[in-house]
Amino acid sequence: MKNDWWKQSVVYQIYPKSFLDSNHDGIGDLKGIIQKLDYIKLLGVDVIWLCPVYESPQVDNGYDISDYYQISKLYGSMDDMDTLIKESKARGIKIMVDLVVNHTSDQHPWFIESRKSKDNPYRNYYIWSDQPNDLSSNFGGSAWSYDEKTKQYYLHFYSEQQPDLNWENPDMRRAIYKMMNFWIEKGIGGFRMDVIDLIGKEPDKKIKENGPKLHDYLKEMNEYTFGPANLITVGETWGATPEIGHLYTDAGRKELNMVFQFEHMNLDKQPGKHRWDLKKLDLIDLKDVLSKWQDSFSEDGWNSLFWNNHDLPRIVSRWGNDREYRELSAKMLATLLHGMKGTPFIYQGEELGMTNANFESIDDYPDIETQNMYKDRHATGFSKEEIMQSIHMKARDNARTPMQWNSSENAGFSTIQPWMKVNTNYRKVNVEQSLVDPDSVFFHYQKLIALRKEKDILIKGRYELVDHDNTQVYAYKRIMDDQELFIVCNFYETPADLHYSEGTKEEDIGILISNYPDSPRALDHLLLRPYEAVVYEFN
Ligand code: TEU
Ligand code: CA
Repeated sequence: MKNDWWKQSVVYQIYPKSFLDSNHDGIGDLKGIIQKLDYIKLLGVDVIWLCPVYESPQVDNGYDISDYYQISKLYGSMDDMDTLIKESKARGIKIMVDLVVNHTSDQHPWFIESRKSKDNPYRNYYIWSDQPNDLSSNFGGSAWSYDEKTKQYYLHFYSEQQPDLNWENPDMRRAIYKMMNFWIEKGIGGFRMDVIDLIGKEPDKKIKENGPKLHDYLKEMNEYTFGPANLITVGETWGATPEIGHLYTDAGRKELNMVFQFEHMNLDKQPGKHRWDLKKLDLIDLKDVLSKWQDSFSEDGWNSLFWNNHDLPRIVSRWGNDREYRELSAKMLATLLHGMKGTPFIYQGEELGMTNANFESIDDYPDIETQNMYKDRHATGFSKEEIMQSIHMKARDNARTPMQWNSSENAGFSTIQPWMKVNTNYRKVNVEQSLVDPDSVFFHYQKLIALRKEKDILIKGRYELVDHDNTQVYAYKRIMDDQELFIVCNFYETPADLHYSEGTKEEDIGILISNYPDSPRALDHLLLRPYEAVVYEFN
């Protein structure tokens, strides 16, 4: 297997709680995933990113881990995990696990010890202080909580039940590497690293992201764990710029393969404000940001490509059109992203064009971030309507409704009422329906994935933006030696009338993929219909 096999890969993300419930307790589980491996294989992906399935009180759906070495009973057993790894491998699919090491659960034995006394051997596994400063938690409120027992404050950048680990402590670091090696020996294929840009924190200096020792820690981690193992590694880095992205991903630095950067995901919020403060997306901004990342990684380093994950609203509701043009716009967005250079990530249900939830009651949005925000904003004078509008557009819950398998009750996810309400459109949008329709969003994704395996230019070709100032159409090229692909996407419902100066004759232009059966080839006078997206190839 080549050293950079992950450049050719496409990753499928699974949120276990919402994927498939095999034992009918309303919660998705590992056996459910195993049952659907053939479905995932049919899509054509090579890697599954599995969100946390470890022992956890589930305050933040498993991102609060109380035992890194155990599988939560909610999801099954270690035997199930071994079976999942084995059965995936048999289908040529690797399991990338979620590595949550910025914080643990407050129920982790390390923290239970740490809070007992100031001289406990585990005290310095976490961050304690006499005097809290004004650092805030990403889930609202202060990042410091007072602990009666020892009369000090502990740091938590997420909920109070997610105390931050102290990466300054070499014993703690060694314990984490040991745990990572346990999973590597089990045969996992890689790590997705939760909020990894926070581990270099220096709370005294109010440094949260990108602390001075962050990259030393990652180099050390690489050396002691996955470095020799040829795994896929992706860091979640909300605070990365392209310059910072290179520090993580340039091959010679021996840190990570790629990061998730979120600059494009911040384009529809008011500048300087929180993502709940909505703003319409400007297509030119999107071109600028994506092109900047594409151009910055044309030589060294590597990009990840994504529209969705378990923390983001559904892309078809966000920047597509989930009403009249759900399928066309979902395919357009997929084409736009998968034509770019980098490793694409698909979040469960994205391949069906699943949409945001639109539930009326706040009670149907269980996420801790949503619940906290609702309370905070309500207390500071926002109207219920305003808050619910933000939730409908941006809540993480939108991504977490149960996977829609068929049109039977509870969408075939479970025979009982699931832990979270099913999206009401499941009779129309579901796997069964998608697999009988050759024009479905699913088969469009399948084709995009297959194209990556066939066309080297999709992996290696240089990216070049075309027609920057066009406010309606996103067009770009991929170029490799004397080959060229031309990707043209009408981002909106209004038809577009374009004139490109390509000298090529119509009969020399091939169409690799399109979301209409009869896309035009006359590039000098190109009429694109609503959300039409085409990848042209020149012979
Ligand atoms: O997310 C990091 C993170 O900062 C997001 O929670 C972010 O605050 C929010 O989605 C958008 O503003 C990671 C995980 O992906 C997330 O599910 C966890 O809740 C979080 O870390 C804590 O582990
Ligand atoms: Ca279950």
